[in-house]
Amino acid sequence: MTKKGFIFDLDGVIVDTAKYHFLAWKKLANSLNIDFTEEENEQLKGVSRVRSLEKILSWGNKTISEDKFTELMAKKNDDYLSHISKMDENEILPDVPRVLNRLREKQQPISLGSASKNARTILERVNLREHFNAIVDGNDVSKAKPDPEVFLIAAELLNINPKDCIVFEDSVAGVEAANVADMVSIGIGDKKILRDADYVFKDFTEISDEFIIALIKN
Ligand code: B16
Ligand code: MG
Repeated sequence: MTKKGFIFDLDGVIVDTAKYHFLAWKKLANSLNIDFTEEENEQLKGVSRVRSLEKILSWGNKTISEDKFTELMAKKNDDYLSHISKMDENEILPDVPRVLNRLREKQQPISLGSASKNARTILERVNLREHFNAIVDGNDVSKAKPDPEVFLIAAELLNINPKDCIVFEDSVAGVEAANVADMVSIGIGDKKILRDADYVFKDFTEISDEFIIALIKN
């Protein structure tokens, strides 16, 4: 059987950690007297921790010292980790295990391609670590999505040509990164938002076993 490289984003694809990022960023923003809404949180999806804090400060018209910036980043992450520590398998998004199992049965190489520096901890919490042949996360990259670096490193670790890789992504920046890397991009979410993806599905319940087999063969 042909081998393709299957690369999964984490937040918004495998688990919904956006709600925990929201709680932690909101607490931090409010402590600085900055308002923080769910709509603003949407704009932080797939965006790195540093860039997220920069955006929040600019929305609140605040400038702070470098030391304070570092301190706030650590504070946000401690708070986020307190939520993450309570996660378990119940938080895996619907039908993700089915798709991972199908790929494993067909001996397809699987990698994570996430911007999060907490990706390994999260995969362990939800007990999915062993499904992945490679993990590329925020600790391994120097350039954030839409730069294709994260996915290109994943392809290299899987030993698969980028054009034979398939990326599952929920963010616009991530879809763009997959397209720039010359990979097949599969958007998970809203068709109107992820319009540059090769395919878009609301979630994994819409992705049939037949579609997975076709991706492997084509
Ligand atoms: P951390 P993904 C991204 O995960 C999140 O969507 C984004 O909101 C977050 O700021 C980023 O990870 C960094 O996360 O603070 O844990 O390093 O979608 O790329 O899996
Ligand atoms: Mg994501």
